[in-house]
Amino acid sequence: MKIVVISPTYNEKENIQKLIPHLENEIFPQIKNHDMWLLVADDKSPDGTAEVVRDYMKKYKKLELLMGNKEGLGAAYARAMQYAMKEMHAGAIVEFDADFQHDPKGIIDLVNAMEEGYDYVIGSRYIPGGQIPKEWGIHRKLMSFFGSLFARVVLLTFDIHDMTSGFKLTKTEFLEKVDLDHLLSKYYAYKIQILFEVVKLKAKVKEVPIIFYERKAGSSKISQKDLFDSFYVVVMLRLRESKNFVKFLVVGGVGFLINAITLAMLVENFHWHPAQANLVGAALAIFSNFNFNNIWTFKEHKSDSIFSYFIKLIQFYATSSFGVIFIQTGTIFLGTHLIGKDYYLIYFLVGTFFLLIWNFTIYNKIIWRKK
Ligand SMILES: Nc1nc2c(ncn2[C@@H]2O[C@H](COP(=O)(O)OP(=O)(O)OP(=O)(O)O)[C@@H](O)[C@H]2O)c(=O)[nH]1
Ligand SMILES: [Mg+2]
Repeated sequence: MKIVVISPTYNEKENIQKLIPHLENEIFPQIKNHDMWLLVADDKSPDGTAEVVRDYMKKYKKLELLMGNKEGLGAAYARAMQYAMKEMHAGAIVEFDADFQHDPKGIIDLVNAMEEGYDYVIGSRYIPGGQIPKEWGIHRKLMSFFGSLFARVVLLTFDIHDMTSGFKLTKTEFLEKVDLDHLLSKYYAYKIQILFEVVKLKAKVKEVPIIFYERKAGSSKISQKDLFDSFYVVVMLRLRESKNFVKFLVVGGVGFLINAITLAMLVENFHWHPAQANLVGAALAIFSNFNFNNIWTFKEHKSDSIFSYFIKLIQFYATSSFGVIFIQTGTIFLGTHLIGKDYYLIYFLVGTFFLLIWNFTIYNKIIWRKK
């Protein structure tokens, strides 16, 4: 596989001078099964970082340089990731700081974990064997730890211990599905968003311990505003998730009423069997749900042509029918047979609850999934 290690730089001349030959001569040759490339993403550093890279490019063939304007770390990474995927056809991308705070040997650990079958490998400072710089003041230590904890709690990603690590490997089949043009942050917090989205895409995640060393040369670019920016990103990600869920519930509520009224009417007035009546109610509810979800809940991913409208509608009926027949009506059927017809509305409620979980999953994963 072609693996592109991306190193963003801003005034890292001194570091990059040592880093490039170290990676090319010492680290990459140890990774035998993969085609290892280094992409330096420099934002026109005034100290001449790019000139150093250009010089090395004459010597090392698997080294590229991508220049951009200084907009922030997230913007530099978004640009470099797109370049690595579209122009370099990378199968996996490694995010790697240029200032030797990440041990270059760690790249080998990340690649090994990928070979074990993982899609997203995080170099973690907060699992046994991992470490943050001893030299850090208590203030920065607490900020890093509680920042990560806050993100874990709000985003419900308890399985992940290090939410803000800058050292990781991502298979591009997942990264391709992240909308890199519209990240919430152009700064450090882009990391939290990509992590959250990749986890949502059900990537197989592994954390491997890393020691995060203290910077020895050059200067730090992280600042106080990154704390607020990270807070903003975490809260926005949560709200965005919940907003869709709230809309989904409102739309489902309307569908539920249509379903329930039809069901009760056919049973009480026309003496249909509850299971049969539910099928008709559900068919009407599905049509209502589809249209409201398409134009409202999932409007960012809505069908943009009449053709895709019908494709989505058919998919929607197919998956919803499965849910209605096997999950919702199945619950009613079992209830009426095992307990008795009197409580049919209770079975309807229980069945609908299971149906809800099924539907929300399918809508997000299949019908209105991100392109
Ligand atoms: N291209 C580009 N690179 C950046 C930018 N900001 C930071 N970097 C690089 O990203 C890497 C990480 O930035 P650092 O400032 O070291 O951040 P940090 O490691 O969290 O903080 P320290 O521990 O203080 O070094 C370094 O290689 C930086 O040169 C940016 O705006 N553009
Ligand atoms: Mg650093």
